[in-house]
Parts: sequence; C-alpha cells; structure tokens
Amino acid sequence: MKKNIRFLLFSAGMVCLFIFSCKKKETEQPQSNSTTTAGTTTGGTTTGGTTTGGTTTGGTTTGGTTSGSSAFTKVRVTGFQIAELEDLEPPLGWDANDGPDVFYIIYKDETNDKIAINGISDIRNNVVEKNLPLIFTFPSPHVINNLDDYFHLSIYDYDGSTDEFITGSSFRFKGSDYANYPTTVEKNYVKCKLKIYIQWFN
Ligand SMILES: [Ca+2]
Ligand SMILES: [Ca+2]
Repeated sequence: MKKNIRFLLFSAGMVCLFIFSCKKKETEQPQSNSTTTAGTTTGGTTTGGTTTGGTTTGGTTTGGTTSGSSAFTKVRVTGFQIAELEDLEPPLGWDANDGPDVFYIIYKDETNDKIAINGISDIRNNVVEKNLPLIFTFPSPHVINNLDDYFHLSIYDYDGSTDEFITGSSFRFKGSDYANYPTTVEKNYVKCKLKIYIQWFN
C-alpha cells in the first residue's frame, strides 16, 4: 500500500514537472514581432542606418521623346531632380535640429554592391522647402550599354556613420514605358518624387 502511495506521489510529481517544463519552453519562444522595420523599399539598401519610408506608390511616368531613325540601344543618365521631399521640418523630420543633408549613390545593378557614382561630394546640407527642387548633375553621365542592365539610384540623409535611407529604386530603361525613348523618367514615392534625365544613343 505504501508502495502504491509512493508511486502515485512520484507519478503526480513527474506530471507537474512535465507541465512546468512545457510552460517554461513556451515562454522561451522568441517573440516573432520583436523587430520591426519601417516602410518597404524596391531594391534600396541602407548604408548602416535605419530605413524610414520609401514605399513605392505611383510607378513610372515618362516625358519627352527622342527622335531617331533606328531603335536606340544605349542610355546615358545625366542626372536627376528631387521635385518633392517630405519630413524636412525638425524635430520630427529626417534630422532633429535642421533639414536633411541629401546625397545620392548610383549603383551599377540591382544588387547594390557595385557603386558607379558616389554623390557624397555633391551633398546638399540642411534642405528646406524653398531649396526644392534639388537638381543633381552627375560629374560624368552614367552609361548603360545594354538595356537589360539595371540602373539603381539611392538617396540618403547624411548622418555620419549611420546615414538614413530616404528612397531608391532599381529599374531598366526597357519595355513599353520606354517605347518612345523618353528624355525624363519620373518615380513617385511616399516621401519623395524624382525625375531622372536620360539621353538615348547607339
Ligand atoms: Ca538624419
Ligand atoms: Ca541636417
């Protein structure tokens, strides 16, 4: 009889131990929502800072046409314009005490690991509304010799070691949007509107 009671107590103890260890395991599960990122980007990367905004809303619109007797096979990107840029006002904008310090990087492809032009030397400090539009002309045009190749433009707010990614996109100058060989390409984002200047040639 004593043996039976001891066995029952032992079994009950084991059950409690099992339930306790299951509960403990549950609480040790990693929190699936422990990290959040603001906004999404189409091919943009940060240079070590936080990504804020950059969701594509519009798409691409083109302007101007280039006349020529044959189909063009190459593109020269000469620069771009930032027509609209939101969140300029401190302290809730890109910087706590003044406007953002805007610069660009051109990457050779959509993987963003090969820099074609680093525009840090053409930085526009403490941008306010009256500075818009910002017009950037590349030191020398970015040439795309194959229309299958991607062009990638990223725009940042310079913050020192942790620059903030403002917006960016990878795209190709190929397809129905480019059938008339436009001279400008507009990209619309939530916080930024860009116009890119291109020239077609063979
Ligand atoms: Ca900043
Ligand atoms: Ca600033």
